[in-house]
Amino acid sequence: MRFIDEVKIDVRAGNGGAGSRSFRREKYIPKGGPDGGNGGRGGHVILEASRDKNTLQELYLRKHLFAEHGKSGAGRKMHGRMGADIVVQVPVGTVVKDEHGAQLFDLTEHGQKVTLAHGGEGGMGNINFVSSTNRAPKYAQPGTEGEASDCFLELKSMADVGLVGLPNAGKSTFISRVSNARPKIADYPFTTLAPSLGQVFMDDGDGFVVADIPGLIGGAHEGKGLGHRFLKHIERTRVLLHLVDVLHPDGQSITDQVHEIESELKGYGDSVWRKERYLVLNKLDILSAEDRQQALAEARQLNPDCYMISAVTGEGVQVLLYDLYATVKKVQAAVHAESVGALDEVSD
Ligand SMILES: Nc1nc2c(ncn2[C@@H]2O[C@H](COP(=O)(O)OP(=O)(O)OP(=O)(O)O)[C@@H](O)[C@H]2O)c(=O)[nH]1
Ligand SMILES: [Mg+2]
Repeated sequence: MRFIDEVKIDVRAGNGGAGSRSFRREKYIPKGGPDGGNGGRGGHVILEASRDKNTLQELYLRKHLFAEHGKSGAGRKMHGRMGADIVVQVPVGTVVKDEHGAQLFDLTEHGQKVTLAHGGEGGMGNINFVSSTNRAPKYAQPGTEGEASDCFLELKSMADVGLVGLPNAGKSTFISRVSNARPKIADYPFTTLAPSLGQVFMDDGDGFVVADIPGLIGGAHEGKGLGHRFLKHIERTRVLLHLVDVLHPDGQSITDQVHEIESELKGYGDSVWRKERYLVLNKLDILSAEDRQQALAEARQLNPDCYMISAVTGEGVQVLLYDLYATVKKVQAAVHAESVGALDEVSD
């Protein structure tokens, strides 16, 4: 099944029902007054963010979201029924854009709801237009039309830490070890075909979310391998964790592997390239003590703070998690301070 993270949808809210133009007609009451009720409001089209969803697959299959029209009012002051709203669940991290590409909404929290198209108002029945000069109005309002538009939905996953690396580096093994995510793991490249998110639970009862994305290769930004389109799922992360195989099967050196990924991150743009990055050597269990020292020395040339772990045995993983968690919190606090500062400026 293809992973769907972009869809165009046709959204139409329901029209409002017409107000009724009606007069009371009963035996023995020759001249009954106006009694036309109001039309009902048309249904809205609403999106709701849910952490239980992780793709836009459902909307890809559905494409048209048409809400019900409101019913017309009727005699005896009867109001028309409201058209039913359509509420569609989408993954947290879904961004809504209009047909020109301008952002309308960003659904970042579980349970957050936004109305894409408002239902038309029901028209007023003639009962509303009675006045001292007109005791029997023959006029009733029509309902208004529901809003309609084309919208583009794009999923940009919400995670704190994004895993990047060449295929087979052990990204999925790592996320399975540290979080509740269970992506497929295998000893061939491009095992992971779609991003997945995992929650890491720390001792303080809190934790952070990690995103596993498909492996990148040189030329990904030109469409090689699975391309770089999945990098948008780590655009919103606070930190990147770059995982490197200490013993690449093709004999590629650590330095070359790191450069290959770095040039792809750079090629994608600043939204990814400017992020704080952890360099982590993986699969240390397959190296002798001497080779470990050598690998570490090579990696330190690239980043003096690099880590060395085994996603399989768990060696070195706890220390890495504590440090990552501290960085996530630090960046979170900085972003918070920045947004509070911006708010202060607005209120000044
Ligand atoms: N010895 C050893 N093998 C590992 C370690 N981590 C991962 N592997 C193996 O490396 C292979 C690839 O692991 P994955 O976790 O699927 O790698 P990936 O980076 O998610 O790969 P793609 O999804 O293809 O990009 C599997 O055979 C894993 O068992 C490790 O720490 N030590
Ligand atoms: Mg994988």
